[in-house]
Amino acid sequence: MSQTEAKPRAKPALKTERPRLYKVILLNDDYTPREFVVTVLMAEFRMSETEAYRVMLTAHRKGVCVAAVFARDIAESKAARATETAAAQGYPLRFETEPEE
Ligand code: TYC
Repeated sequence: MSQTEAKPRAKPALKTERPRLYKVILLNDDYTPREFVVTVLMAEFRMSETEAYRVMLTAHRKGVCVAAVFARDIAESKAARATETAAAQGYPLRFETEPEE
């Protein structure tokens, strides 16, 4: 076989897929003050006050609201940090993560 002859190319076995994204979900509760929820959203998720208020109010009315979407490790560490910040002040506020469909 000559050096220049084209070899049949095999198809790549796997397509490169984007890593899955994870939602950070804010859960409503009956005890955490609205203002505190807004403060946590602004601090941990870099939201404006207007945006944080809207997200807080959606969770308050509907029970949950997607606060942000990140790669898995970032979503998990932000959710944990925000939940710990609230717990440190004695509030039951919780953030959970869930993969996007
Ligand atoms: N429901 C709370 C109250 O009435 C406020 C609140 C809103 C708490 C959103 C959590 O994710 C939440 N004080």
